[in-house]
Amino acid sequence: MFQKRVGGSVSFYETWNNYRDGFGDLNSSFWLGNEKLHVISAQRDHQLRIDIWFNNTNDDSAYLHYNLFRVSSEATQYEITLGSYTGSFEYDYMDYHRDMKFSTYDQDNDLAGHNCAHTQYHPGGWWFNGCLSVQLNGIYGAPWDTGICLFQRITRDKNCSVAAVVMKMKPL
Ligand SMILES: [Ca+2]
Repeated sequence: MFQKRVGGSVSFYETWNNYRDGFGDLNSSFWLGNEKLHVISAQRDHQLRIDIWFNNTNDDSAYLHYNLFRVSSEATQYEITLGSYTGSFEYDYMDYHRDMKFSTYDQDNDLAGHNCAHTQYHPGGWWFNGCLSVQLNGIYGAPWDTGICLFQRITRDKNCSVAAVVMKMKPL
């Protein structure tokens, strides 16, 4: 497990260096650290699973799975590589984030004219494009567009009713 959100006690509006090195509390919410994601995923191939629990929908949990997950080095801004998608959503929410570099409020590597990770947009470090289809490091419990949100880019449906998130990688 390299990411967990189970409440709002840990801030995810953190610096590049904190996302690189990791922060939070393993017993509550945390981000393991991009450097560790890079080192671990460079050693051998890993898969990615994201579990999401919702607090006000009939489907109270859902998942996304990718048969490859790789994070590049800091020199290339921790760019994400994802394999093919399976999961309980019909829509591949990470598709828009494929091959994107990581951005934080103090390091803008996204494709938008502004900085997506800035407090006035979608605060929290993420592999932003221009800006998002999903942001799992947003502000816990907040509505669109600062919260932990899923955005279906075709139907334009937004869902920020996330109660908990877990992201984990496993060797293939
Ligand atoms: Ca930008």
